Amino acid sequence: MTNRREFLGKLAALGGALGLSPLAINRMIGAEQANPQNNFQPSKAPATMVSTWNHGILANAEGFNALENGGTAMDMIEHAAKIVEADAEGLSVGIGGLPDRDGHVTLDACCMNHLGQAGSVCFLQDIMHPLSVARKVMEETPHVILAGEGARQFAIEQGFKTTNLLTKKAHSAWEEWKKKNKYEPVINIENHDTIGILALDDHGRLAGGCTTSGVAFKMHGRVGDSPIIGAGLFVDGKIGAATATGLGEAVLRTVGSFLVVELMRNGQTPQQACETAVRRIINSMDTTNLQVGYLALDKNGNYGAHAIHKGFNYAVTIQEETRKEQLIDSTWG
Ligand code: SD4
Repeated sequence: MTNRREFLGKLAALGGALGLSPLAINRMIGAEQANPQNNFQPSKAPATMVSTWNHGILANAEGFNALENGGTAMDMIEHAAKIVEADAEGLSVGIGGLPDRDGHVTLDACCMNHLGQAGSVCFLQDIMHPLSVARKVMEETPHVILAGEGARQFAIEQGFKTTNLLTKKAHSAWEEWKKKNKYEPVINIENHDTIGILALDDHGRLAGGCTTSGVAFKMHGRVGDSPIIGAGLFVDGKIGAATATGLGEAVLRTVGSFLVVELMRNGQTPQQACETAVRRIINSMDTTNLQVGYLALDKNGNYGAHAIHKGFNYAVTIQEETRKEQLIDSTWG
C-alpha cells in the first residue's frame, strides 16, 4: 500500500510535471491534508478562545464576532489579533509598540492551523497587521517564515499599506530610555504584553496566533520567540495548542510551546503541561529577573496557564448557550 508520504510526494511530482507553481502544489497538498481520511476527528466541545493578558477580552470578542459571521478558527485568530495590533495605546503589539534601541518598531507574528500549516513574519517594519501578513505567508506562498525587508515587500505586494508605527507615546518612552541606556528586562510591565491567541471553532478546528513588537528597546534585528513555530506558538489539531508570553530568549531555548503540546500528547492536561514547561525553564536558567507564561488549549476545550512569576493573566471566552468570558490569573512558581 502507498504510504501517505509517498502519496504526497507523488502529488507534488504530478503538480511539477503539469507545470504547476509551488503555490498551486502547496494548495493541492493542503486540500489533501484537509481530506477527512487524514484521521482528523473534530471534538464536540463548544467554541472556545483563550488569549494572553487583559487585552484578550476584547480580542476574544472580536474573534467570536468573526465566528458568528461564518469564520473559521483561523479567522477568529486574525480578527482577534487585528483589534489589538490597531490599538495605538498598547505598547507591545502593532502600532504603538515600543521600538528597539535605535528607535525602530519591528514586529514579529505567526499563525498555525489544525492541519499543521503555518506562516510567520519577523523583524517586519511599517506594517500594522503582521499576523495577517503571516497568514498570507501561510496561504499564498510555499514558505513558512519571511523576514525583514523581504517580509515588508511581500506585505506591500499583498496590498498592505505602510504606516509609521512609532507613536508619540512610544517615541517619548524611547527618549526616556535613552537617558539611562540600560538593557534590563523587567517582569510583567508593559514590555511583556504580547498577545498569544488560541481558538477552537464550532467545527472542532484549532488555530493559534501570536503577535508582538517584542521586548522593548531590544537590539536592532533581534527576533523573539513569538514568530517561531514551536517556541511562541504551536498547534496540533489532533491534540491541542499552546502559546507563550514573556522573555522570548527563555522560550526559544526550551522550544516552549512545542513542549507544552507534546506533554499534552503524552497525557498531561493543558494546566499540567504549562506547569511542566515552566518548570523546565526554572530548572535550566536563573529566572529571578525574567518572566515567561504559557497558555494552552486542547482539542476538547480544556485550557490552562502557568507562569514563572505572579502576575500573568489571560482571557477565556466560551460559547455555550450564551457567550461567557472571564479574566483569570494564572498560577505561578
Ligand atoms: C518576545 N515573547 O519578543 C516576546 C515578548 C512578549 O509579552 O511576550 N511579551 O520576547
